[in-house]
Amino acid sequence: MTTERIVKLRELMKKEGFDALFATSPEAHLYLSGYANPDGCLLITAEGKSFAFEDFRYIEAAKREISADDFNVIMPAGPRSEWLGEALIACGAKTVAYEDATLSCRSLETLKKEFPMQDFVPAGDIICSLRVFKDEGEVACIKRAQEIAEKSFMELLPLINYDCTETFVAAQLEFLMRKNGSEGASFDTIAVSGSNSSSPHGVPRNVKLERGFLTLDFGAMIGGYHSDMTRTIVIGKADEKMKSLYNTVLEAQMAVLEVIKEGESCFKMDKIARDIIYGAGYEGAFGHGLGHGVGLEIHEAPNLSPRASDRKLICGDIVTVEPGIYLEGLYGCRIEDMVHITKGSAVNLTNCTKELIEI
Ligand SMILES: [Mn+2]
Repeated sequence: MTTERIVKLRELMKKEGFDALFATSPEAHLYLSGYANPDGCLLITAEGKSFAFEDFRYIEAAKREISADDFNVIMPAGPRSEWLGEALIACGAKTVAYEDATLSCRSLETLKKEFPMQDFVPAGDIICSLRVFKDEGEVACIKRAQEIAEKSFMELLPLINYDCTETFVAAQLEFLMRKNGSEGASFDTIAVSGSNSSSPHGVPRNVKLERGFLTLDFGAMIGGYHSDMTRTIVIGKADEKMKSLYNTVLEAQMAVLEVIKEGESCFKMDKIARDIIYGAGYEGAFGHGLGHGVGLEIHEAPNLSPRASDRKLICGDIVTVEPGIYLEGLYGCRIEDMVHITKGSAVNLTNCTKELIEI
């Protein structure tokens, strides 16, 4: 039986007039074939069986994991012009879509040279438009990854002291996530303290933690799916200004979390948080968007930002809500939760405390 994802993709392909789609990104490979091979590629046909090309390192597992109802699983031999050429002839594809967001210019040029009889056209957002809707299995992966991240954060706290470096804290958190079952870190863990915390995506330094804010932005991975969360704690004691800044970020986040749900606009969610932060006297100190989708990629559609289109949140979206305030040369603070948009509602997947923790 053809999987639902392939059925839906074919509907979109037919609308666009694509005879086939040549998928080369690791995300598309996993999403459409159900099997993770960063070096594999797929030829999804509008009709008939599709093709999965898996080299020797992956072929045994690929044959086991990829549905034979959907795909001819092939170990390519010889030059690509031959094995891809045979597949293109077999399915009679003339118009072939490619993943224009990720395929390199060089690869596209080579494809065009190898296959002068085919028209190569950009696939656009065709796969991403399917991926934004997370099904039950995908939500379960992200939930599990989030649970691991939170458990690891709680295990990390008692290990933090004045002698730790930022790199140690980042490494320790990544170790704990792996130990607790994560496939890896969602992205390079951010652990930035004191003056370094004013950079939203600052890089951990090999220096002892500065007194003041310590921002930790991190995520775990399950089944190729990411989680994403940020907590800001304090090394030492927070003064009144720090407490007030922290509470403003928290207030902005809570205001969004109270109203976010299916049908709300991405732009409006950002504006609610931004108005609170700017209104409290921090105009210009919240220089990034409120949030983003999370899935097979750590940053994917939709975007919650001042530049967001009129995109409305849909049932199946998983998005972050992560306001922050960053004072150049002084310090910064961000709090991030991940929210699953459900039918007419929303569920916060992050259950970790947001009380100001002082160490
Ligand atoms: Mn994030």
